[in-house]
Amino acid sequence: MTAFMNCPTVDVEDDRTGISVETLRRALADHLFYIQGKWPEVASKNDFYLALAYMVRDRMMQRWLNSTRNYLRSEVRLVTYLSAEFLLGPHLGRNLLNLGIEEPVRQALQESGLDLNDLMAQEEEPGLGNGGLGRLAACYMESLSSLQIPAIGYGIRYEFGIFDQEIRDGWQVEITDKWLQHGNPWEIAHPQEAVTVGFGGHTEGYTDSDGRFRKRWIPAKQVKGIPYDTPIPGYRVNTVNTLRLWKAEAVESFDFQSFNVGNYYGAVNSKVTSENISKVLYPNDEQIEGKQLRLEQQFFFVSCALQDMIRIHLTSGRQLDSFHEKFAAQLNDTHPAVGVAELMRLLIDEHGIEWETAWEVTQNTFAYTNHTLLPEALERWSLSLFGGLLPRHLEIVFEINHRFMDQVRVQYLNDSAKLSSLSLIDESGERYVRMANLASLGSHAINGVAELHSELVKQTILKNFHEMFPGKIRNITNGVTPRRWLALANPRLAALYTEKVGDGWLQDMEKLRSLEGYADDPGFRQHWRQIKRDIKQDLATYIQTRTGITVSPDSLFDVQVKRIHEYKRQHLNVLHIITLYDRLRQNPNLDVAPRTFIFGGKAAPGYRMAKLMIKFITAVGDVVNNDAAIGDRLKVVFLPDYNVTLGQRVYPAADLSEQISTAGKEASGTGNMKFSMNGALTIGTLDGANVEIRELVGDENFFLFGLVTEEVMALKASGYNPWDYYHSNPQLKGVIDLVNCGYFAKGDSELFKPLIDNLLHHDPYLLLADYQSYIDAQDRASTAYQDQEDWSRRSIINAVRMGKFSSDRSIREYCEQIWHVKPVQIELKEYVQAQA
Ligand code: GPK
Repeated sequence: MTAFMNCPTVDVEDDRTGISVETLRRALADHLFYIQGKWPEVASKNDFYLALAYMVRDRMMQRWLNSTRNYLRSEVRLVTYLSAEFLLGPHLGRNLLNLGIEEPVRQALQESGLDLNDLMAQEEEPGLGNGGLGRLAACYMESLSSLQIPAIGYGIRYEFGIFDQEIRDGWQVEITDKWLQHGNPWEIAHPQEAVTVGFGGHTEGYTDSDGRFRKRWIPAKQVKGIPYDTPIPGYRVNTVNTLRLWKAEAVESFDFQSFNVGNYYGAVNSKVTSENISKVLYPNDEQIEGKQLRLEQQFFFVSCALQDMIRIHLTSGRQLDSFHEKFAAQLNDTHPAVGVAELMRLLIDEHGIEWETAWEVTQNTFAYTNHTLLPEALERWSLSLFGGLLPRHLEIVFEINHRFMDQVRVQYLNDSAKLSSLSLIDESGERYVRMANLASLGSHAINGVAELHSELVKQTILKNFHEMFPGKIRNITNGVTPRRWLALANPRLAALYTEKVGDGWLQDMEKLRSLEGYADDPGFRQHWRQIKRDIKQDLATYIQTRTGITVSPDSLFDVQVKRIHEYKRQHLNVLHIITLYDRLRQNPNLDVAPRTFIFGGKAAPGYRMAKLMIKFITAVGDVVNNDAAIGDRLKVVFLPDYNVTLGQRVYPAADLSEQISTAGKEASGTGNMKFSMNGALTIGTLDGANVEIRELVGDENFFLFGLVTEEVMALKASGYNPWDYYHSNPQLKGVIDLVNCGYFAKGDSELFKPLIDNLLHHDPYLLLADYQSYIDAQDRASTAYQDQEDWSRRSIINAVRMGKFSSDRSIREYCEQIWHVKPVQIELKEYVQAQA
């Protein structure tokens, strides 16, 4: 390092920072030539995209390096967001928007005979997440940067992200997501900051040089974690935070010992097994798959992250007993919860800190966000699996638990029900480590993700924690970034907003409220409708190309896009479609608003019922779309491969947003917010954040239906019988019978039997109980849509009242209530400032 100190300060050349059209043109040509190694004549579209991406990346480097250098300053407190998933969506558009260079770049490309939108379409989105939880992490990273909060996101650099979905013969088929195959211009590897992670083996006691009895872990296997950094720039600020994703590699490319004894295959094989750890994202959403590899993934990235954090802390010149003053580490669900035990091990075993101090540091470092109450999603690991892979961590978990149980005994006088429910170990049968309990105890704060959900967390899964530590569980309602979900997804609407209120609304979405008065302005409403119509036309064109189905932009676009799940009740939506179809067949002159039903979403590959639900949607679509008697009045579209990119097309085009989960089951939902801020009205239950959306837009602008949580619980407790609903409702019976006789399966009465039988005999998500109420709400929506003026009025009110659901508001709440961090302005050198 010192040997280079006499070098002149790096004066970054203008070609790497300049944003004039001429400079950008030159920079693009330069990257094409020197990085891609291509003449323009032979460059592929992807070559141009990569050259463009590198050119944009250059323009972030000053800000990025200044932001990361800032992490090392001893007085700076850092947020680290630990998440097994980051569902980022394309980088290029966000980077151009946030850096404020879209226009000169567009022009530079145009003058070079290239089209920005065309090149943007080249980007393969990093699908490193399943659904809401992963997408929330991405919105939060973007808001952290936009609010100038020093932050690092830590996760896994999966070689294969969420699978691509194809629909063949109406069924989902999974295709490997090779997102890295054409190169990833946004990441920079830092092999010099690699760390080593152990697995398996055993522990042993020893006496250290001070005569203290200590424990140490002798792992059986070691794996190297290589960090890959991606910049996340904030909107029009100098902060560019880092998303640091870890790739697993063998400690040595070859196991030399095996190699020397002639076991070439064995040597290479150990390399292969090490790399397996970051190979593929588990495609299950809210469903645990208790596989060892999954626990290996969790421990791998958390250990890498904590070691990295310790390095940063020590570099910033401080002692480990103040680690919690340097870092606020957020656990995104329980996937990184093993970090509680790992931080304890690092502090105690590796750095010689006493248990009590280590525990205080640990609790003060972590906070835990719960994202679901569904029992099948609550993580637990059998002691044999956990202890086999992490023997030292199991000892630590036992010790934490031992001390905690003593505390419980003191407080509750040996109340055995309390002890068994609070214990970190589930002892009801085979013994398991309960990750939600470990996360809850190892954190200083716990939060749910919407008001209703947080209350339910207190009343159900963490009831006893809530009683023992009142005030520890709080609510922070989710939010989504208006940069991606309005400015990028809906440039027409964004332009209208900017024309009316200036561009400050992108930093303060509450500013849109001042537009409320326009809801009563017929001229504005006309303009509003025109924008929606144009966007719907675009989506109609896309639907035509992707599926061959012709839909009318004048029909009501009724949209449900999200992971396919029984609790989300896409099949309830289908029961309504069949109801309408049946009514139209009976009465061809029925006066209802023509509708296009649009679905999108992936099913976990091993979730048979969810896959059958996709087939159910497409099969009903096949019949309805091809029935001449129905014509254009009903269309059903299943859009294949729903992802962030497709979401950006879909949300702005929706008239009606389907948020129809069984009350109490959807923790928050975030799609509900994206729809509403783009002017869709919601048909929904009182679940998750729907409750808060409805409070803001008013009952008259929300199509509410269904049982409320207490009614759901009471009905289940009293012995719910779906048959009663089937027999007492002729319309419902007609619909079910139509499916049962094979009408939508070319006469095959077996195909949907599992689905229908489940509804008639179990119906765990109460579709039949909510059916009539849903149909009634749909009828109200239909009638309402026929009054276009009034619909526009309601649409405007929905959109402009959604300020609360900006992820900036959520992040501010985390900063104030949980992390205790403040914005830090990043200083730049003069020549960069001059251009900004
Ligand atoms: C919750 F527990 C989980 C999970 O494994 N995956 C996932 O996407 C979702 N979630 C909830 O289902 C949504 O209601 C919520 O809005 C989202 O997490 C973000 O909090």
